[in-house]
Amino acid sequence: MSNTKTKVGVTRKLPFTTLDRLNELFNVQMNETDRALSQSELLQMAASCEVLCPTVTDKIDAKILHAGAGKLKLLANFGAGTDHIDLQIASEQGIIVTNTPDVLTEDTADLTMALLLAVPRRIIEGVDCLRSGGYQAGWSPTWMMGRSLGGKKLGIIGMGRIGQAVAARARAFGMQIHYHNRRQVSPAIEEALQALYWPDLDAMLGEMDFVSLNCPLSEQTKHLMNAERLGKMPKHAMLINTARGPLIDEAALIAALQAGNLAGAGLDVFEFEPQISPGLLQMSNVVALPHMGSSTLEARCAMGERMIINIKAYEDGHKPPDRVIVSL
Ligand code: 8YV
Repeated sequence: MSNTKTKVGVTRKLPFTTLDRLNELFNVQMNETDRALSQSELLQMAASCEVLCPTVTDKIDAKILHAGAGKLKLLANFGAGTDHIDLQIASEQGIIVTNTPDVLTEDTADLTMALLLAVPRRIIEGVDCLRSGGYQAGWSPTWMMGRSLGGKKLGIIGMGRIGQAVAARARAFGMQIHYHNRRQVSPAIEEALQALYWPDLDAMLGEMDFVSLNCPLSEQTKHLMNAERLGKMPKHAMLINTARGPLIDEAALIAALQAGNLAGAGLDVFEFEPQISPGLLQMSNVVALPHMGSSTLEARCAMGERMIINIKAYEDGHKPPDRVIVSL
């Protein structure tokens, strides 16, 4: 008997609840391993499925999209960012692209806040010190002094959903919110967050104690934080990135930190992920995490649910709610 269910390619191991539901609803082709597919494996999957569910670790380039030409109709991304997908070619080929916004906003903002605390309060240094027996001499008034958040200026680059959720948290810690964004947000949001808009990013950077990157990666934002921009930040300032690695010129960041031109960095993403420039792991004022922003059971299951809703809407002949290319 032929299988009339929609063929859905799933590139990575997803939460059980997501996989179970996908299997109930669709004819699922799975990557049975827990590693990223090679480009040729990805190409085979794209060529044989009507729907492909990629993640941030899958580079959906022209070759993959051309392999799917005619058959591949929907890229239901498991994740919010779509910088790993060639949206231009997908659009030309009439392939719908959806993502999973909203459901990972709060958890990603929590992790941003965790880094915003961990770097100035030297939390990892403290843990390392205890683990290596360095607390033998006991407490001292001048030991492990960090920097406080209260009253400090936080400059948020990218005031979308996640940027706003970071701002709300930082307000509760007594920080002053400043932001740079392509567009100024509504007066109601500015008022609620007590946020000050800076149309000129360079001018904002020079005044901030902390900077958090919360914008998408695109041609325009690649190396947004280059040597010149990093050089505009005050020496005592700290930089947090939970968005995308290539927003920062990593070599320039290392140089700035090593020269003492920047006081610290909290990074959940890296320019050449999963490779991390060794220099970053050697500095005690850098807290580095392996892209954990939305990695909670709750967010991952909700991302799966949102992805399934998009596939189901497409299958039923409706416009999937989270279309990235809205014209399709
Ligand atoms: C996800 C993310 O883990 O959603 C995003 O854009 O960066 C991450 O939090 C990842 O994208 C899953 O594909």
